[in-house]
Amino acid sequence: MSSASVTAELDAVLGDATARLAAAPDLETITALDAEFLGKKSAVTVAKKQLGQLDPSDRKAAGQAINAARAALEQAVADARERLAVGARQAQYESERLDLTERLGAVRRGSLHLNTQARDRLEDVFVSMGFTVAEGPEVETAWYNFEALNIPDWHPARGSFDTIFVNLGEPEQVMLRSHTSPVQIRTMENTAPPIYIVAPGRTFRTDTADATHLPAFNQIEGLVVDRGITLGDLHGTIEAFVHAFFGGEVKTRLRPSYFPFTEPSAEFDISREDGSWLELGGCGMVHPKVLRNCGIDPEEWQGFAFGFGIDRLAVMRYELDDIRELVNNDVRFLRQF
Ligand code: FA5
Repeated sequence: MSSASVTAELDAVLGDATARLAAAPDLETITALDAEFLGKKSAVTVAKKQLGQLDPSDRKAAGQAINAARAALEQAVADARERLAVGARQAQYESERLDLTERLGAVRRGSLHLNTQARDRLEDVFVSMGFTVAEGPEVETAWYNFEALNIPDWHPARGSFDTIFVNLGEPEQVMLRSHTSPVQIRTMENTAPPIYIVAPGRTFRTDTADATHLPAFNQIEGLVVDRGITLGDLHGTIEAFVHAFFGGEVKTRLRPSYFPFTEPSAEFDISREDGSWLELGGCGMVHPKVLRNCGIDPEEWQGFAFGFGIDRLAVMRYELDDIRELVNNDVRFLRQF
């Protein structure tokens, strides 16, 4: 025996081992091959034991060849194990993979909230009649919410708005707006007549929630200022809007009422299927004092204004029993629309 024959034999063993490890289908096979090529009876172990029988001059080369072969075999076993581990991981990923595209069909698309749908429709109807959409802040001063609208602080009508005040500045001077009418003032301050606007938005009162009231609700304000505007224009506009919004054979009527910022003032009602009337909101001819507060000459310009509750319109249009359904956020309910 010589170092050359040891090297040749171990090369052959290494070739055999590498091929069989590469083909090993599972961990058990690799463990068995590990024992066969590196165990007590393996060629490298046996060769090492027989080192002593070699010529001393040849021992070093043979020892190096044995160590190199052992290292190569150990690496081949480790590689084979890693190959199986990677495969196992991939198989696991594959089995746990969630095919999200498969679920697409079952995903329900959301829809716009009823209030948003009602508001969009209202805007469409008024824009098609030539109105533009205006906005104002939800936090207002007493001037815009009350005084400019001809409601001084001693005025009994001030109480009827059940105002939510904000703790800012002078007491009771800053508030969450109790109606959208302040947008009338802001518009008239900034725009020269003729004016044709609607202003939808959130409004707030200390009202307790019940079947027809919410503490935070939505109104839509309308304001027209032009020459020669009469109560007939107001009634005609409301009638056109109601027909466009509700369709069918709905009738409207104006009932005398009182608001400090309109004169004369009216409440407008629409007819229901059972023949009864339902109140939609308030309206009237813009009070001359309000026009003057905004620098508009009432001798030259006249106007009408209206304000109604969008939530109540939604309740009627979608035939809900209770206005609170709009804010309960029960998706089973909302999904129906
Ligand atoms: C007003 O707010 C006046 N600014 C309307 C107006 C505008 C009159 C322009 C004249 C000219 P009133 O307080 O009546 O008026 O409210 C108008 C509508 O808002 C009501 O008819 C109702 O539809 C709605 N509304 C009032 N309070 C609530 C509430 N708590 N929850 C839901 N809707 C409400």
